[in-house]
Amino acid sequence: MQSWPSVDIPDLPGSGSQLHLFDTSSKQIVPVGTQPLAKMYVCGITPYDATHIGHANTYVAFDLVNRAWRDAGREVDYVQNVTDIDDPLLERAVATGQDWRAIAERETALFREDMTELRVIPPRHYIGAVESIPAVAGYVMKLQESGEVYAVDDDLYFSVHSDPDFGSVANLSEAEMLDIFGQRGGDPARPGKRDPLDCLVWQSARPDEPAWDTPLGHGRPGWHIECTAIALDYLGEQIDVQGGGSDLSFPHHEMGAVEAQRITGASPFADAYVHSGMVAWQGHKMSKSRGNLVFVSALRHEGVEPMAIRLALLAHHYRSDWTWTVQGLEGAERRLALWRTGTSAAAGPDGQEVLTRVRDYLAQDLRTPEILDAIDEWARAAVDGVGDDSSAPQLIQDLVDALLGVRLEQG
Ligand code: 5CA
Ligand code: ZN
Repeated sequence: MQSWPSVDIPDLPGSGSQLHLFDTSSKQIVPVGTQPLAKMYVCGITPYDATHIGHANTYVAFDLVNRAWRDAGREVDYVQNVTDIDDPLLERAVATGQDWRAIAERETALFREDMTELRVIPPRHYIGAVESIPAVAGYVMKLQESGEVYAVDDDLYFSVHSDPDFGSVANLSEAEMLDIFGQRGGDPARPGKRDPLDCLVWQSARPDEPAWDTPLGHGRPGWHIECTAIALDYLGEQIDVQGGGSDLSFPHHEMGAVEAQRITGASPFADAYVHSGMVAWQGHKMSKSRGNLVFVSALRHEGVEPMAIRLALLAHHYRSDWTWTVQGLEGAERRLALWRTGTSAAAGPDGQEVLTRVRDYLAQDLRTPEILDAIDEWARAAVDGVGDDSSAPQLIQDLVDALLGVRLEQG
């Protein structure tokens, strides 16, 4: 599937330090991407509605990971999927009388546009679920060979406990897993399952639903195995970061990890499982199913600058849960104006010192609120005529562009 256009990244003097991120699995801040090639898989959208601020928050968070790695001299191999066939898409198609493919194509195109405007560096491989069906079938057959797949009616399930490490991504009790599994697309109560937590890897064709012919029969993939197959195909057996919003830690990343580990025999599938917080609006997590959404494209069409949206997101640490507000956006617009005025000054306080501080904050679990404060402080001083570093305005402009993805030049 087509990705979106690449983003210019200015060169900065020197290089950043080793990135550390909070790993959900070990519950610690750990070094990530320690080798010259850093591999990251971030779960993509299910394209049945437009990109909302919650999505944008997640992709901007992982864009900072990408930028911090590049600044530290890593080559980054970044893969993202599009869940372009799944129940919500088919439900939306029935509810609106549209073709599910047309919905997926339209919303994926809008997502690409939103990501481009937000200056998110595109993944090297942007891969759809539909185009991955042959790969999924191959991996399910591998699991079948080792006896870890069984049928319920004509559907296929993976025995999650076949991997002794099952449960080590999200660290939940069996009771919590059962509860959340039911809420997030799982089917713990289905008769015939050997274990209520076993996950669907292949769903046989249902009347009036799309299905594909594979050696497994006529049907379509289960959700988790889609990401497992894409990650294994494009990144290999082990990766540095498996990323997504915190609502994906269980069941999605838990199931994906054990599937991958049983397919390849290599453990752990990801060195770190990294999760961004949930953005709320009108008292609840923004979600397509609830409909309490603020769309990136709607804000853009109202004339809100994408860079202000980006700054409104970066004002919150990526792991915190927070609520989108108009005041937050207005604060971001004022900040953008302050930064523009500051970097238009002839000189300001020592720019190199700010660069060092920003790199340190970034490397320590992406501490963006502190970074924004540091730039504010510099910009206020520059506006007040404090400091005589004449190279600082350009350096600050370049560093907020390269490290935060905030471009201050207009037009
Ligand atoms: N296609 C699957 C992943 S394979 C999926 O979860 N799609 S999604 O469209 O529902 O979500 C896309 C990404 O946005 C996921 O990483 C999800 O965790 C994140 N996300 C969804 N809602 C929010 C929210 N309210 N706040 C922050 N992130 C969110
Ligand atoms: Zn996924």
